[in-house]
Amino acid sequence: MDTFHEAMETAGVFALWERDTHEPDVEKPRSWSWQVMDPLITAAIGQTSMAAAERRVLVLSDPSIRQGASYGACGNLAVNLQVLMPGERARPHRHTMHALRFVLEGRGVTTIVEGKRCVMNPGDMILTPGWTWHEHVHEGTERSVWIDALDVPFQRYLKNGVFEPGPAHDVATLPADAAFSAAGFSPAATIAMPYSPMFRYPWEDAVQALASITPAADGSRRLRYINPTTGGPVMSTIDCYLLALATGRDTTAYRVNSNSVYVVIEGEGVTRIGETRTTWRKHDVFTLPQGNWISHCATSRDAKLFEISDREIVRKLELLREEIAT
Ligand code: GTQ
Ligand code: FE2
Repeated sequence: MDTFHEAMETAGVFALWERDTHEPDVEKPRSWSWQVMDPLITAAIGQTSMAAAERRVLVLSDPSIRQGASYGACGNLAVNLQVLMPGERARPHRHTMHALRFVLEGRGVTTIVEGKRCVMNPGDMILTPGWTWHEHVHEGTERSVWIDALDVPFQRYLKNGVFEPGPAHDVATLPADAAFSAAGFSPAATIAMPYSPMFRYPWEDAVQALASITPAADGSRRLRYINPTTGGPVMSTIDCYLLALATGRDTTAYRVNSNSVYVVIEGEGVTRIGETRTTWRKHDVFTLPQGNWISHCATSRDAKLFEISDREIVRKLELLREEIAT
């Protein structure tokens, strides 16, 4: 090292002209097939007890996000698989990270969120917004598996992650979910909240609403899960959708500088993500990293995909850039 570089190092500076700071920070599209995950989940059951583990979770992990204590699947999103067996429970805790659950299999689990009991049947989506107490209790008879999505990488970046173990205390009194369950109505006293005070989004309701949507020009139908007090996303950092595809038709290509993770709920198909082609079937999970042109094509009937997106983070910061192919 010459004296200039030694002096810079001692001073804690570097020369901008000697670094390529324009090199894009790209994530590769990734996918996790259910065929591989299913036996791994079964194996995980024997690897720990719920007395020992805070949560029995397999983290879908992109190595580029696995820095220090952080983890994630894509962009600002962590997506994990959680398994609970009959008679087991996952103890109460709360954390600043926002989270949601989407149930893949097994009936009989209840997630208690800030005192509200949310039944978890296949297809149901349950919110556990930041700083709400939550625990999972399995009173059914079969293995239950669900997807957890959290804003872990983003909150890590903000150094905002706080975790508190239970028992629960200072539990807030929230309106019952039923007060929001008829579309078009909410309690008159409700004020706009930064996250949805409705914590359970039943699968039957989602399917019915989805079926009533007039298809877009490409035959697809897209339903948004919303906060009924604002009409906006369910939580400030996580936005989610249910997408139904017409068989054998490419959806209109788009690209956006936000990230999504898709969970296949029903059907089979293929998604183009930039230069990559990802084929998918029931319960596979795949990522759509920002900046890629994206188009889906279902190869079976009734293909339905659950989408988890960090778009709101980018949009709120007025940094969103999106394009639709013409
Ligand atoms: O169920 O509370 O996948 O706290 C990661 C962190 C699940 C949970 C995860 C969590 C949970
Ligand atoms: Fe949690």
